[in-house]
Amino acid sequence: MASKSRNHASSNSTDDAKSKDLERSRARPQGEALRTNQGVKIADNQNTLRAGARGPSLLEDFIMREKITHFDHERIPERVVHARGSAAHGVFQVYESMAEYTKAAFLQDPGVQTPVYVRFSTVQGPRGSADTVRDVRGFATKFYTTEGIYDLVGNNMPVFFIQDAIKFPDFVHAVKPEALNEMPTGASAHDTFWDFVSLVPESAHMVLWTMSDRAIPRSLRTMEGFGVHTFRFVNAKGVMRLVKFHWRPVLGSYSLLWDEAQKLAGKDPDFHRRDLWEAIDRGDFPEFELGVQIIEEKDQDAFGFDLLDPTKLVPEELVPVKIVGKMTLNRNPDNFFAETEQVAFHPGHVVPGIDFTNDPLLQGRLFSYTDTQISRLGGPNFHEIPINRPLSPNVNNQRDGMHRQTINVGQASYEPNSVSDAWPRETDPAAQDGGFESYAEPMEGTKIRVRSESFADHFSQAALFYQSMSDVEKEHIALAYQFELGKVTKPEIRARVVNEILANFDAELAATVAEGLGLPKPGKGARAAGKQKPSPALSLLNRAVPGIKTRKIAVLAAAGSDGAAIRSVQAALKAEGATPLLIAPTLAPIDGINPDATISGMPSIMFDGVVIVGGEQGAKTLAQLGDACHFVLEAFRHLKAIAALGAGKELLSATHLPDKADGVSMGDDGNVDAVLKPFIEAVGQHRVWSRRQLAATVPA
Ligand code: HDD
Repeated sequence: MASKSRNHASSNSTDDAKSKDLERSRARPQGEALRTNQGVKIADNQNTLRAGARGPSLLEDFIMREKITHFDHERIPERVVHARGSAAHGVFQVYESMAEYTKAAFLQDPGVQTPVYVRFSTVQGPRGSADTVRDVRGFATKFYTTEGIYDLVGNNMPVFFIQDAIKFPDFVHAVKPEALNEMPTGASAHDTFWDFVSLVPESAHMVLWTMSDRAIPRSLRTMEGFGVHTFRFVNAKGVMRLVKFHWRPVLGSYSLLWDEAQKLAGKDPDFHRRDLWEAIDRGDFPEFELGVQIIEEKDQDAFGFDLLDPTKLVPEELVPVKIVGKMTLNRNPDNFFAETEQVAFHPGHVVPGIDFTNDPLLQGRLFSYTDTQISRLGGPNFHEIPINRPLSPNVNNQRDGMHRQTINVGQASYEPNSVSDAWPRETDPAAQDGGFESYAEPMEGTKIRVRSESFADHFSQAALFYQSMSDVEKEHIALAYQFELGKVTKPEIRARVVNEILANFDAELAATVAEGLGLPKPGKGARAAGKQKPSPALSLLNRAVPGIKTRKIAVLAAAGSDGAAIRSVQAALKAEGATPLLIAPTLAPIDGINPDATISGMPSIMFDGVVIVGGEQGAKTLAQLGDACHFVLEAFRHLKAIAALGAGKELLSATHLPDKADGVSMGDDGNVDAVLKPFIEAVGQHRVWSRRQLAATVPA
């Protein structure tokens, strides 16, 4: 669908302070003459200066030289990880004051909107890689608070692969395309990844998450987000509590099927980016609620695992997630490079009231992010780039460096000084005037390189996650391990994953994966985890929210289809908040209605459901068209709801699908509502899971 006009609703409807701040840096060329970087007007942008019409180009041509030189330096290094990303502006608001738990200013007043910039990303692939690969998704939020920048740099999974940052380069080298040949792009299905994780059992839990449906989200708008580490909340009285952060999409959480994800990677590598952009563009603003799990200091050892261990989650059934506010993404960026590429997140960007714990993964991250920006953004002044500028002033005695923008006025660039009456000065802790003070954690210890014994159990939570899955999700997990390990060339790596990782958290899964790989049935793992108390909140099937808001529905028609039916189907779906698109063999108008896309241009994998409209002639054309049959068969196989009105059922007959199947509704042209009612209910369930055995027999 063509992108409509840009939506700047937020700047009109809210006091979007960051948008106003960015306005200072926006360049708008309307009505302007073309000029050089030195401001000289350009009379000819087509021809190099030459000695004669067919003669050599002249070095003197400063206009050409400047243009080519700048072009030659347009690229900056992509992010070491999370290179592929898409972002949006928005606002965050608390529902009620969090003063009891934290003094962070942006969490105090429900009347205050804090501007945010959120970047979603994949981890493994380069900047131009496909969106729908099996991978962890980054979920990084920059809050432009009145007290400075707060970054919540999380993922769409609540745990991580390793427990100590010193292993991060090893892990990333293993998962990235292999050093010999830069393959595979955007995939963990290769030897070095599985070699590493088979030798590092602490990765078992997170690898299981990445083999689950969480790693192939339906959209960025419907992913959960997690801060992963345990952080601290500190209130104005200095009382500290431990906190885990969650983002909950208001529309619920859903995933793609693996076959869809793979096909989408080819047919629309920008599938997630496009979905986010279009949703914001048409005013369907993505909303995420912020949730916190708050743990009293005295309870921190009560869980049987260590809260400092980032391979562990705190089950919601043990500590409920308290929903404290909402973030609304309401404006697309103006410029991808200036904003999304240059935005610099850092888990160390905190504000008073939020503090770190000793999680050794988090501690290493506190070093890494500034360091990486220095090489990626070309020096220490990246905080001056418009998207990174805090709304509060960054006044200090730091000076100079590459690309410095600020003109610091005055004699003093040191402290203490008398030449400028000692300004800028520290805050006075006694006066509580907003200076950051680290939480005074009592500390004593021996300088030593060890992993705490309390980090040693690597399998219980993997077992907990697996045992909390529905049957459908368990099937998907087994298929994912089989697929990935099937791509591993070294048999000893495949066997190690099955016998030394899977067998330690689920015998049945280990046996299924072994069977798929032609390996002998594994014995009981040496460190086998037992039965766990399931956490239903971990199953995505329990994360669906009723309704079909923002769902994309294909309304399939051809010349001769019933225009009145098209109109009433579209109206009925729009009334439910869905986005119906008219899909036809060509873009020629049907009864005066312009199709939005062709069948080959927007295949069924891009939709959540299909409605075939009636009209004898149109239905006949569709039924004789292989592409239309494939469209419906594929939707059927991908467990999507299908509705056929009147003669539209001819297309279903042409595909030889069974007469009756779950999630397929048919009926009279004249009774659109009756046919759409079960259809809408089925789309609201996301997939017709009960159809999966039948669907597996359908070729598509
Ligand atoms: Fe990281 C980027 C999330 C561990 C080092 N990380 C990056 C981004 C996200 C995360 C979302 C992209 C931010 C953006 O959109 O620009 N990283 C995580 C999470 C982790 C984690 C949730 C574990 C809980 N990361 C981690 C470790 C290290 C890093 C242990 C290093 C010791 N991460 C980086 C980095 C990146 C990065 C190399 C690459 C680009 C950037 O920082 O700005 O510094």
